[in-house]
Amino acid sequence: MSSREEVERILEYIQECSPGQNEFYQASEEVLFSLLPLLENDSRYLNNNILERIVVPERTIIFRVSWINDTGEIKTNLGYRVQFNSAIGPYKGGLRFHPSVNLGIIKFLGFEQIFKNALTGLPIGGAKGGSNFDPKGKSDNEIMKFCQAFMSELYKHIGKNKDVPAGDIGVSAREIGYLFGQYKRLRGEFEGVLTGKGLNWGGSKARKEATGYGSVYFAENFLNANNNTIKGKTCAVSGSGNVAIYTIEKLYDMGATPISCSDSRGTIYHKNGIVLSSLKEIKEVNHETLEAYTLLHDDCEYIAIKDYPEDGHAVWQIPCDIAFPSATQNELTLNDAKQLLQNGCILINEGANMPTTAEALKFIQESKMLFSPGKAANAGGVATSQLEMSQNASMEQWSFEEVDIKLRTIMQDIFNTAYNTSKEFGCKGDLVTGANIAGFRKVADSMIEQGAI
Ligand code: NDP
Ligand code: 2IT
Repeated sequence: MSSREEVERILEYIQECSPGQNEFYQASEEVLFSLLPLLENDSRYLNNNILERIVVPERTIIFRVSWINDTGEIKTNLGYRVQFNSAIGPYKGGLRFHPSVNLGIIKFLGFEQIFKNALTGLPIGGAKGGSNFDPKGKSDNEIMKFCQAFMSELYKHIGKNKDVPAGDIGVSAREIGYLFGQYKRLRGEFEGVLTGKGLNWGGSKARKEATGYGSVYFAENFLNANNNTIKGKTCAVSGSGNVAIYTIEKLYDMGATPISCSDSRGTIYHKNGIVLSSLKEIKEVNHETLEAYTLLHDDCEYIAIKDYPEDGHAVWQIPCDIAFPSATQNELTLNDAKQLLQNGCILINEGANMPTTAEALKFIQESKMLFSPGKAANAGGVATSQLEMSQNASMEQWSFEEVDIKLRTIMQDIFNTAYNTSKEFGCKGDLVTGANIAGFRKVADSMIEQGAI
């Protein structure tokens, strides 16, 4: 059987075994086809049946989460933890609380996480979890009750050397705090079982900033390799959560101008540059929608979601040099990609996980735009999580500067690995292929060395 036939067989197998898991299928299709140059070069991967093994999680835990809301009603949500691959280290990956969460979403995120974590060069396996719980509109007490109920099952499956969850959409310092408190109560031990913890109780400095900062460091590396720089560039950013906010902060630091941000209700276009203090106040402190930004700045434009272009997003209509999709999956469509190219965009740098649709990705790869895949560009978050695990293990706390320097070095190394691998396989600068092959090779080689398990 040729490598291509084997990839097609595995994709059919995924469709049969995981019906309706569209995002998981999308992520698998992208990774598996990009591996063809490697598979054709080295028969060990097919001989050891690695593809069939790597697309199946080692363990999938699905559980009921029942909790009591403020009016005394019992509410029920679904909880998930997909422990995808532990070939190179304990399972590691975030938890997402969002009403759109289902098994297919968690599996796509967990699958991506395997290769992302391998690319960081650090010893961490791939996992993801979460719930279809919607934190919006819930009181602080309800969030706590939900987190405690969620951890009352999850604690049986995690541990500092086993599986170390962190945040993702809808899970930040507050939720990590409630989850950690419940874990400690149930286990009776203080251990670094979660990352993204508070700075007073085992958290790492710069973890909050790491994904956004890392994304900008990655973009700068890519631009430098193309004799260009981020300095002076106009940047469109989507999202207004953890990743977007610290992308915007680092863009200013590096002399660029971020001119947009967005949430699930609309987009802000602020030609003179997003005012970071207002954004932080609205999103991190008051948890408001971005419409509140227009009350503070009358020289900005607000485009509500109902006014978005058909099959597209307002944020990608804005003229920019660099696009930083940093909200959620499939938020940059083919029409958006065409518009970005037409507006002179030179680089799309994925801060979110799989924000680009399959059709848009194909178009971008055939265009002259540079493209940084999320599993490389947003790996600074999980890499800094591993630095948090290291600090916990040695009972230390490093300074902000120390962590930030390590983060910069890791992002440079990830870029070099993806870039050099793309050169090795004759597609210089195609970082989708470079990142997927480099991440896969490390995990697959480890699986082969560990035998048929
Ligand atoms: P947050 O919850 O902090 O922010 C998410 C942002 O995206 C919010 O502005 C939210 O808007 C918007 N958003 C979420 N879902 C949707 C949707 N379905 N439609 C439109 N807008 C949406 O999450 P993060 O910033 O942490 O995560 C953003 C992305 O980055 C995700 O893809 C995540 O997987 C990825 N990522 C995160 C890492 C981390 O360390 N946090 C690390 C690596 C990747 P609203 O507030 O209105 O819901
Ligand atoms: O997608 C991701 O890499 C994250 N949400 C961060 C995972 C982590 O363990 O820090």
